[in-house]
Amino acid sequence: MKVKELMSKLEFKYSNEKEYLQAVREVLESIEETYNSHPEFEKARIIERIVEPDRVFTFKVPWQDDRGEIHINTGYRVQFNNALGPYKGGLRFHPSVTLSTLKFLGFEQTFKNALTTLPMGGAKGGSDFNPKGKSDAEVMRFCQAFMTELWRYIGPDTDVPAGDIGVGSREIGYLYGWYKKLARENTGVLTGKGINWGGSLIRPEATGFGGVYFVRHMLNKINSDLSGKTVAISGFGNVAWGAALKATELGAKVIAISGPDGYIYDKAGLNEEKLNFMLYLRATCNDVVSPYAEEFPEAVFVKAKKPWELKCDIALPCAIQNELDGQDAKQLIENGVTCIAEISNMGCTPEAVNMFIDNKILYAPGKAVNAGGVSVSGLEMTQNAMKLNWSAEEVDTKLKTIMNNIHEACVKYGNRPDGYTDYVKGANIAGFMKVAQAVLEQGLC
Ligand code: 2IT
Repeated sequence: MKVKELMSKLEFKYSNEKEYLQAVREVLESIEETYNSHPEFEKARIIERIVEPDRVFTFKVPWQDDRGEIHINTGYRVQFNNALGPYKGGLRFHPSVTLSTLKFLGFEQTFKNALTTLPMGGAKGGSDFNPKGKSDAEVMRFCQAFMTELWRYIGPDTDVPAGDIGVGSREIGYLYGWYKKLARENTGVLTGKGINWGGSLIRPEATGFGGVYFVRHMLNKINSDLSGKTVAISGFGNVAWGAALKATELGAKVIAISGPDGYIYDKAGLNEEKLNFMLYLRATCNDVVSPYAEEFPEAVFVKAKKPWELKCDIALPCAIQNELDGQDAKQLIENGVTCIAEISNMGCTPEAVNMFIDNKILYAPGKAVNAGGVSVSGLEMTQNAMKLNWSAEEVDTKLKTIMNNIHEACVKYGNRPDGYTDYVKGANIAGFMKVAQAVLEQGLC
């Protein structure tokens, strides 16, 4: 395999799919050497088979708002790869969603799910629907219209969607209710369900908790820990909340969270009351973080800026792809940052990632750091299949073990002779090898 040749073919074919091409390039560059030491992969065209999704569904989603006006959105499901298990991955409802976004996310999901060691393939789906400012009734009508199309492609052993940006417990509820009605079965076909109807304890917290467990391993490896460290977080949704909660519990001081409107600098650090306020902010669905500074006057709201300009020990991007660029990386490095861990998918641009690695700063990519979310989804599937529920402690213990294993796999494949761990290389090779081996062993299908 020659990265240059393969990339130019993909660039020609998918010239407008910027995010997809970015994600593929990153993986190809880190696995090239390992891949080329396996002639059996090349012979079976494994890489060409892995970079293309198995199939993509696109459908029209017509729905009516509370005033009776009609809206048309586009819905997607990208079934990327099922070599390791049923297709698995979230649904994103956000105006920025395009096929490129969902192909990049499905591609990343395939390797992320491989890293979890649970039997899950990779998929992603969603819509350009914007839930911001919509009433519950509008969201319900949209979810029902979306599921009316999606339901025929999914199933508990075929493809199991979950939440992502814009799809939380409310949306999962409406989607699940409608799936059940159409399919006439109660099989846990979505994860992230309510606790009384098949959901798993710890699922809402899992992405953030898992991310912070991963950071703890990164710090331990350089003989450090979280206690007393300052942490800047982007976002204020479910993932940011889980990360802030666990980081605070483990003795770190979370000094920033952010929204599309700007960021909050809270020198005193978040506490229980402020963490709960994050949940309240999210529930209002207005997608702004500024009310935090009205509620807690000691905090400052900085309009239209990102929190990466703050001096902090640890930076945790928890919002959206490419939210931390080269300029931000430069600022963080100048301010003496120790560790950057992506809890969002592909949160850093390639330029930012290269700057961290060149400066030997601890940096780990989303597919390793944020795998806790889909891991607990996998555990939810297990509980549904067994028709019983585990306690929060049981789930949390399993999550900790999984994050530890992912960290070890990254170190195994990413450790350099100078002692620095290249987590990008580590995560990509570890994830890729599992998928590639499975694709090879299952023959041409
Ligand atoms: O990016 C992700 O891993 C998710 N949005 C969670 C996917 C899942 O199936 O729980």
